[in-house]
Amino acid sequence: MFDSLKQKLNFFMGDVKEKAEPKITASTKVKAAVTGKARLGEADVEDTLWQLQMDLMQSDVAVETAEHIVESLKEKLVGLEVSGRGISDDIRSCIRDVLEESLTPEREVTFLDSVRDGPRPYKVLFLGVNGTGKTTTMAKMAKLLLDNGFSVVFAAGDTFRAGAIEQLQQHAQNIGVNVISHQRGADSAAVIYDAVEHARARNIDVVLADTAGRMQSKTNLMDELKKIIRVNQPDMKLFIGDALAGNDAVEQAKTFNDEVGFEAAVLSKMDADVKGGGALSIVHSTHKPLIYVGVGQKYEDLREFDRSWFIDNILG
Ligand SMILES: Nc1nc2c(ncn2[C@@H]2O[C@H](COP(=O)(O)OP(=O)(O)OP(=O)(O)O)[C@@H](O)[C@H]2O)c(=O)[nH]1
Ligand SMILES: [Mg+2]
Repeated sequence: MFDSLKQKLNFFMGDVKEKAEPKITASTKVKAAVTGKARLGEADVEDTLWQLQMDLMQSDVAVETAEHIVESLKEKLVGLEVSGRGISDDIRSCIRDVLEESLTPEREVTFLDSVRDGPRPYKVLFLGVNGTGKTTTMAKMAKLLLDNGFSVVFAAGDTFRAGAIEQLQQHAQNIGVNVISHQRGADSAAVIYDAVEHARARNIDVVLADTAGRMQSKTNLMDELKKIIRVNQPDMKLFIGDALAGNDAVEQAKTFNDEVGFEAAVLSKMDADVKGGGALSIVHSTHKPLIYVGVGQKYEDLREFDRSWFIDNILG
């Protein structure tokens, strides 16, 4: 999968690489030729910046993020002294800096370290709109935790959708963890509370709590989520975004971040036909770290998000 993602990313990176060479104005060119160096002016970088903005947007980077990247790049490029020969290297290094900045969250999170160093039981709450991959990601993370020596219990906090409890029970059975559940329609906050009590009584390291998918625009559902958080005080709220949702995933992330806040994000379905720009936009617009990406439907299809790898691929 990474090969195909790489190819997709290289599309945007490749374009950047080819088109990043500025169409230097004649006066700048002459000056560079005569004196060996020149400063880039606005006219020298206009075409490059415009093309980059188009490339970013075609790669599913949100308009706001693409504009920010282009503006920051413009600030770095205009007035930059170039030698006439190393122009494209200078520009590529500026693009790397700007992408690095855009992908740097306000606080780094390493999931397994947070669990290792955190309180017991460590409580993780999965948030997001319907069908983004919350339950699947939760099962993948349970597997990851078990593989790393932690004990886990599930809280069947989606008491709303038909079949949600059974779906979680199936995952639990496959992976080998217990599920604490009530009936459908029960109070989600109470189910999660019971799971925490269960973990406490049995010295279980981690509670992974599912929640019902909710549209970010539904105030009553957001209020329910706030109640779940108030009652259970999760140590980590994880926003699960769907890479296929494009700019919508960014809007969802922003609203969940404003309404209830979250510590980190996971972007699922990166194996599908996506161009990867959503990753950039979510981190840039929420300032929260993207810690994992989902790359398939199997339990092991979860990869740590590697910022340097991502940028290297962007730059080709
Ligand atoms: N290809 C692919 N499919 C995924 C990935 N993550 C989840 N899915 C699929 O997406 C669908 C929805 O996943 P769920 O985990 O049920 O999503 P959810 O957010 O819990 O959905 P609701 O409970 O209905 O809100 C399922 O068919 C999953 O197998 C991924 O990384 N890649
Ligand atoms: Mg679910």
